[in-house]
Amino acid sequence: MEKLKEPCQTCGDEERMSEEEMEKVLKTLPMEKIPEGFDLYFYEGHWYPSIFFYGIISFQQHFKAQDADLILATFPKSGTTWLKALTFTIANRNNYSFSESPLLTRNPHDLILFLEDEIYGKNPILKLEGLPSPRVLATHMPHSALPTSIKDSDCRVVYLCRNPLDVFISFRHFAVTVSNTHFDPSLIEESFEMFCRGVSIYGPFWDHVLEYWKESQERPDKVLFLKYEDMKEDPISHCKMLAKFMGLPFSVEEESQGVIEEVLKLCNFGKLKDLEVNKNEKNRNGHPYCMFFRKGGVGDWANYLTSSMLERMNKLVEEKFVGSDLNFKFS
Ligand code: PAP
Repeated sequence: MEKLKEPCQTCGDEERMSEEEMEKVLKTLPMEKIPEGFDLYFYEGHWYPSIFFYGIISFQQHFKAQDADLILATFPKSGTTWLKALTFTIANRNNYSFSESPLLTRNPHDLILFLEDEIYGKNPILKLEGLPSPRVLATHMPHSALPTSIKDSDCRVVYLCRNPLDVFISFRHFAVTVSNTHFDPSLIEESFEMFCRGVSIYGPFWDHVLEYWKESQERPDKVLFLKYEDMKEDPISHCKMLAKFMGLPFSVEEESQGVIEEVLKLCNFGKLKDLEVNKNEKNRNGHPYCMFFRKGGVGDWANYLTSSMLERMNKLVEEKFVGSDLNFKFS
């Protein structure tokens, strides 16, 4: 891709591609519209929503990772909000008491921002220059599409995945809120078909998960691979694992004082969902924060999908993840 032509507002790089040039590139890419209403463009092996394209390219071309950075990576609807809440609370446990945590008045997405959206998108709200280290930043980008500096530096990546059926259903509900429409069960079949073909936001799902999985196997010090369902089952040991990976392990004293339980209590789905900010406030795009808190469980897909869809997904998981030792819990 051509070099960018304008100064980058986010990191001060000299050249950045103009929006018009980016639009031209977009027009050359394969495009599919998913039933949820988003236009997805196929770029270097992945399907990206047009709304993030500018930010995706800018992030890829400009971001310079620092060794102390922590990058939170997820396929959309895999538990990003929970992971952001947890990492924020772990990282700031000595800066704020639990009763004064910013999480009580701000949505987790407001505390840890997406690189390809709020940081490198068209209307950035954060300049990276001068930001104190260690920085905690988030992305939905697949591993193969990450800027090389993330791969080459010593910065760490936490990847959280979730079973594809709950991801699929969660996204459909989310999309309905974003587009201000109603959930239409008659669109599920077509949407599922596309998801299985790999056509979904940041899809193919399989490649996304597998790339981070392989990286975590090859470089476990660099990439921590977590599963939503396992975290739900055993939050304490996952919270400990996360803190240790972040280089901020809980001390014996903290453990005996119940600090891990406090972290989990603050980041608990029900607790966050019931906060005023998450019940009644909106983000900068005018979308209600409550869209990030629906059911927060495992297996809701069973209320929407048929047994033959489950069968198809099981086959796909088996086929795509063959030889990887990777599997999902669907309930
Ligand atoms: P994003 O990808 O748009 O950033 P993300 O947080 O990954 O959103 O997805 C939202 C899902 O995480 C929702 O799942 P559901 O639709 O199946 O209910 C949401 O309920 C769930 N979620 C949000 N916060 C938590 C939490 N604290 N604990 C567990 N699940 C959560």
